[in-house]
Amino acid sequence: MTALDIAHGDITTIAVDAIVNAANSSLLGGGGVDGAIHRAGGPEILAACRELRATSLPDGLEPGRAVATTAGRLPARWVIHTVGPVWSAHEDRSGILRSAYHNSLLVAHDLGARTVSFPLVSAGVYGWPLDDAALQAVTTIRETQTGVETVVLVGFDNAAVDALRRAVSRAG
Ligand code: AR6
Repeated sequence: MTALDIAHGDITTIAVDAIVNAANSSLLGGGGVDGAIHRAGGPEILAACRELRATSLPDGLEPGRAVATTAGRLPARWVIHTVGPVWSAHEDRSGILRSAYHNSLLVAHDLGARTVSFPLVSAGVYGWPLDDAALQAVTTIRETQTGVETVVLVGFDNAAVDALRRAVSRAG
C-alpha cells in the first residue's frame, strides 16, 4: 500500500522522484503552483511542454489527464503535469478531479517513480473548496494501487495542511 505523508510549504523544495503540477490545458505555464514549478525548474520544463504541444498533444491536455516532462533544475527527476477541473456549484466534477490524481499516479508508476508529491489540485485559482479538495485527494490516492511507495501531499499554508489532516482522519 502507498504511504501517505503530509508536508507544509513550497512543493518545489521537496525531494521526491516526481512532482505533480496543477497545470492548465495549454501546458504553457500559469500562476500558483504551476508558476512556482516553472520558475524553480527553469526553462527546460517549458521547452518540454512546448515539444509535447507540437507533437502528441496539439490540442493541449484535457482535465483529468496527466503527462510527464523533465523536472529541469528541481530536485525531482520528473514533473507530472495534470489539469484539474474548475469548481462548479452546479455540476459535480469530482470524477475529473479524482482522475487527475489517479492518472498522475499511473504515469508515476510507468516512469518507475517511487516517491511522488502532489499539490492540492484545483484548490487555488480553480476554486475547489479546500476540505473537499483534500478529501478527494486522500481517498483517490488510497484507492489507486501502483508501485509508488510514498505520496507526499503538500499543503501550501496552515489551512491546507489542516484540511489534509482532517481528510486523512475522515478517510480512515
Ligand atoms: N507549493 C505547494 N502548493 C502551492 C504552491 C507551491 N509553491 N503554490 C500554490 N500552491 P493553483 P489550481 C497551492 O492555483 O487551482 C495556474 O495558473 C495553492 O495554495 O496553483 O489547480 C495553472 O496554470 C492551492 O492550494 O492550481 C492553472 O491555470 C493549490 O496549490 C490554474 O492555476 C492549487 O492552486 C490551476 O488552478
